[in-house]
This record gives sequence, C-alpha cells and structure tokens, in this order.
Amino acid sequence: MQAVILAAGEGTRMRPLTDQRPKPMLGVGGTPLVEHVARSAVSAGAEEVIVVVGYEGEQVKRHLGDGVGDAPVHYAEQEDQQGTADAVAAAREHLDGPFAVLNGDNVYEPDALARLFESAPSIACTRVDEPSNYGVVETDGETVSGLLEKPAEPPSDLVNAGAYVFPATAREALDVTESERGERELTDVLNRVIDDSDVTPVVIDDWLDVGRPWELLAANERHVSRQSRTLGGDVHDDATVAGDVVVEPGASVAQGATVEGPVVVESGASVGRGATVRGPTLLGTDTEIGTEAEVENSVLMSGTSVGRESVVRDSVLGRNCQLGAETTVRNGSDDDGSVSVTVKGDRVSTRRQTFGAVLGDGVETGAETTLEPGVKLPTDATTEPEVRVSDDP
Ligand code: TTP
Repeated sequence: MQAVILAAGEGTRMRPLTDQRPKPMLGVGGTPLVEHVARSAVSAGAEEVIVVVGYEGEQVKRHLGDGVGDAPVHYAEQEDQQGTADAVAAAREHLDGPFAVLNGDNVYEPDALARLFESAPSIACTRVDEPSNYGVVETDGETVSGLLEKPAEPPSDLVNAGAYVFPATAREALDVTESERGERELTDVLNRVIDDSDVTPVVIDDWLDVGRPWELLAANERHVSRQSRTLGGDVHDDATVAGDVVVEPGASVAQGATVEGPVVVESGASVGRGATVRGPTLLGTDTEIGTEAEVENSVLMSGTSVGRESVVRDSVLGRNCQLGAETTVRNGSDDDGSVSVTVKGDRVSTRRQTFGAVLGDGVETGAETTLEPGVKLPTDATTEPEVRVSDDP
C-alpha cells in the first residue's frame, strides 16, 4: 500500500514555533513529527511513502531524503494550501492502487495504523466526550454511512481522527468543491467513496493531533514518559538522578543537580550545578540549564539556555533562546481553572490547569524577567531586565 502524508500546511495555530519551520518538522522526543508518521506507516506495512509538501517544504525533503526504512519516499508539491483533498490531488500522479492518507502533524501508534491498513477501505476514529465539536462518524452497523461536520445532535461519539485508507477508485473522486470554510476537504471525498465502497470505522486510542503549542508539549510528555532509564552521559557522583531519566552520551549533569524523571537530556545538553529538572521534560541537544535553575514539565529545543536561578514550568521554548538569570515563567491558571493562550487572535483554553509560556526561536529575556501564564513571545523577541510580560507583545 502507498501512504500519502500531508505536510504542506502553514501551521498558523502553532506560531511562533512554525515561523521558521513547517509544523511536521517540530520535534517529538527530538525526532520530527513527519518522521514519526512515516516510520509508523512503514512499520504498519506501507511500501511507499508520498509526502505532500508546501510551506517550507525543502526542510521536510532534506530531512526525510529518499527513503524511510525499506520504503522509498517521493514528494508532491502543493502550491496553495487549499485543503486536504487538494493536497492529495497534488500527489495523484503517484497513486496506483489503494492508498492511506495520514496527517504529517499527528502522532499515530504503529499498531493502530496496522489495524487501519488491514481493514481497508477504512477511516480512523476516536471516542470523545463532546463530539459536536468535531467531524462525527455516522455508522450503519459495521460500515460508515456518513461524516457530519460539527453536528448539533451527534449520532455517535466517534469522531474522525484524520487517517484513512481509500480504495483505488478514490483517485478519481478528489476534485470536490469548496466546503463552507473555503477548503477542498477529504471528508467530502470520503462521503463520495461510501456510496460505492464499504468503509470500516477503526477505533484508535492514543492518537494525538499536534496543532497548537500545548499539544506539542503533550506529545513530548507522552514520548518522554515512555523512555527507560539510560545514563550514557556524564553524571556527577553528587548529582541525584531519580526515575526514568535518559542522559545521552555527550550530555552532562553537574554536581548537586537533581533530575527527576521522566526526563530526556539529549546529547550536548548540560544541567548545571544545583539545578533541578523535573519531568516530563525534554532538554534538546546543546541546551544548558544554569546553576540552581529549575525546569519542570517543559520542552526546550536545541541550543536554548536557561540562566542561573531561573524557573521554567509547563513551557515550550524554541531553538537558541537565552533566558537571562532569574527569569521566571509563571504557570498558574486563570479564574476558570485553566490557562488560555491567544491563537490567531482568539483566546483559546488549553484545558490545562497549568501552562507557562511559548517562546519562538532566538528569544532573549533580560535578567529577572517574569512571564505570566499563557504568554507567547515571537521569534527573536527580547525583553528588558526586570519586566513582567502579561500579554503577547
Ligand atoms: P491543518 O492542521 O488543518 O492545517 P495547517 O497545518 O495549515 O495548520 P493551521 O490550521 O494551524 O494553519 O491541516 C491538517 C493536516 O493537513 C496537516 O498535516 C497539514 C495538512 N494540510 C496540507 O497538506 N495541505 C492543506 O492544504 C491543508 C489545509 C492541510
């Protein structure tokens, strides 16, 4: 089977983390999302991978090259991001049989994809508490009878998880008209396909859609929590390392530091004297945690340094940020008990009781800066010493 991976989107809800890279190139456990998807697809039985690229697509091509595992990788260009059906249509010339379609920004377990592939034609679904916010899958016994977009009265609690296996005939059904939101959508292709084919709903658990910064944190939390203790780097005799902690070769944990797993300290990263790192946390390559700093439940992308006595919790820090000494990222919650973040101009609840900040690449904070919960700082932003940032600049 061929697997088409959609990786052309702009990832606007993930900004500023997608200012300089496409969303599928954001890392989960140090490996880009799109590579996780491609590897899961190949281990589930895909014999060929076609990646649809667009926004910053060269980065995807450079990273995946011409193969993943035993499967060759080909690329299709989607010039304008006009929707998921349009994206698959861009790959049409490569398609010559039944084909799977997967999102390049989702986390799929290989077992779940294997079940999806075995049940072809099929659609992955998951159960949610409030189906009326999603695309709801209507079933008629064993097969799908319709897909309804955000219905007021959902016929089931099964919602579309955005992964499909289409029959070969779907290749000719990709030219759907624009939906109400102005996109050409795969859900409309599926609604055509079910007229002629029995499509099986396959319920998958453990599926994550990584569309917004706190979802990247969640995906990394899960990844880091699955690692087993491996101390390959330089851990000082007087450091305390408890639980499932991975210290990769070339990483170091200094005297008096405490690392409480699950934590992954990638190669070249250093945890300074007396610093505390609590999991689930990912310290990317060449990150530096200063003397007596505290980091908890966060993702630090490569090259980022946290100054002496700083405190960072529940946060996502882009690449090459420098936090001045005694920077504090507050992680409290709003009045309704969860933290909200501004996404494309709207306040959106993260549904997390605690959430800190999102920093674009290259952010530098002055000493004693305080960042309030839910703040996002754009790429290359700087703050003066001793300021308190309560709203996105
Ligand atoms: P979305 O997450 O809906 O879109 P996006 O990635 O552009 O992000 P945002 O809404 O934040 O701007 O897309 C779902 C998947 O489909 C994702 O993997 C990107 C991919 N996609 C394309 O490849 N081409 C497209 O035209 C669209 C809309 C999405």
